[in-house]
Amino acid sequence: MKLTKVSHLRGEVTVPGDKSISHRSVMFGSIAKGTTEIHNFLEGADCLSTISCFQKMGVEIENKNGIVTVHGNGLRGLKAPDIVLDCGNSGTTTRLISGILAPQNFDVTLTGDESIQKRPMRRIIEPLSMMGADIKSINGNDCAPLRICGKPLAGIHYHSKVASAQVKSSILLAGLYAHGETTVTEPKLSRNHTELMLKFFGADVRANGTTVTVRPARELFGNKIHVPGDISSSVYFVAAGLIIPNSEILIKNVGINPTRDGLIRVCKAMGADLTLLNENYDYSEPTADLLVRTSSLKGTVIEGDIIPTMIDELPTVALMACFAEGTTIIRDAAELKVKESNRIAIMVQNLKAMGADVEETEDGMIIHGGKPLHGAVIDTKKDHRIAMTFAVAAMAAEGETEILDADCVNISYPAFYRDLENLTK
Ligand code: SPQ
Repeated sequence: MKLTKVSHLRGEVTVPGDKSISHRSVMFGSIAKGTTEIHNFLEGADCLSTISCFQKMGVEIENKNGIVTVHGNGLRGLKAPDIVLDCGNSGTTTRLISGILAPQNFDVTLTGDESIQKRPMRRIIEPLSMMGADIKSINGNDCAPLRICGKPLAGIHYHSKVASAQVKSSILLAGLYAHGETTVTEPKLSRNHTELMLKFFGADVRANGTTVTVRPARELFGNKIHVPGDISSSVYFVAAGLIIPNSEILIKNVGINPTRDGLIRVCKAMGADLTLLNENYDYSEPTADLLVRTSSLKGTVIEGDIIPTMIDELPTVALMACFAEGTTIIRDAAELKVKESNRIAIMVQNLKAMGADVEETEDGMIIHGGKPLHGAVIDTKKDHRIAMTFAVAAMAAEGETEILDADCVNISYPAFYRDLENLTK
């Protein structure tokens, strides 16, 4: 895909449903009793992988008129799949489903694409094994494919080394089936969608700071879910609205859960003209419309507890920092190295190709803002967030930018280029 500079971006955009919440609504609906009706479900490739895995385990899932209906099989009702479960490109599917599969009374093999087969699974293999699970990396490299032989589990108190919602969720889901209580303590609080939704489905889940405990469940009960727009998909329009001259964009119905809202706090610290409108706290997952206008940004330091609350937005914030006055430092973000790509290395490589003054560090980046960007060929490593970030960069840079494997946006935002293009009119 080839893109060039635009003079402005103006208008409204409604970003698709939150990926994390969409995955969870299908997973929890599948192991609940009764029907789960999901509105604004994200029909990206990752969430479709989750649907397909549960369909292979005998769960009836329909998708009609934009509403996904899951006819749950109950906590003990999944069936042994007769083929390997393919998690595609999705870390969330692979790690969360492992927690559900470890305590079943059948055996299963999980795999995924080239990227998934490189992502670290030790982080779930270790705690699930401590609970009594029989889970092995088939190639012995702590990555997928994984072979999981169902076993009875016992609750543990696990102190996670990483702030990861996927690790926390995998353990909590296994804990629903375990004998005794299961507790996870994280070094920093990661997104809490699992805790909120499990409670909504009737589980006994108690959170206290960075510690969360689940009691074994007899059943979960299906429910109606309204998935808010994904703040991680809104970041491309936030960044575009701030760095492209003469822009004003209204991004409708964005999830602003406090465990995901680091982007908003960092934008404010950078001096962004960003306003929250129509804030709605009626549901456990609050939402707002985000209004952004072209701004003079200034550099900032992003570190510590805020990192897990904006981990997927950090690559795009690094782009924003190139347009800010002064230096931006991102640290404590080593987790970026084990996403769909090494997002520190690939951001630095591509930003440098566009003329930015940026350095890679062990756990982040240092960006000296103010150097104008020019077009380049962007190696996305088929990482959806890198492709979308550089589509925005291309619209703010002189000359032409070519984005390789641009269709990888289908993972989380199939209509991304159309929505971006609509704002140029
Ligand atoms: O699902 P996947 O591939 O891991 O997707 C990513 C993304 O950028 O879309 C990460 F690469 O999001 C993760 C996120 O980084 C989704 C997620 C979740 O739904 O629980 C949690 C975060 O990962 P982690 O490891 O910090 O829990």
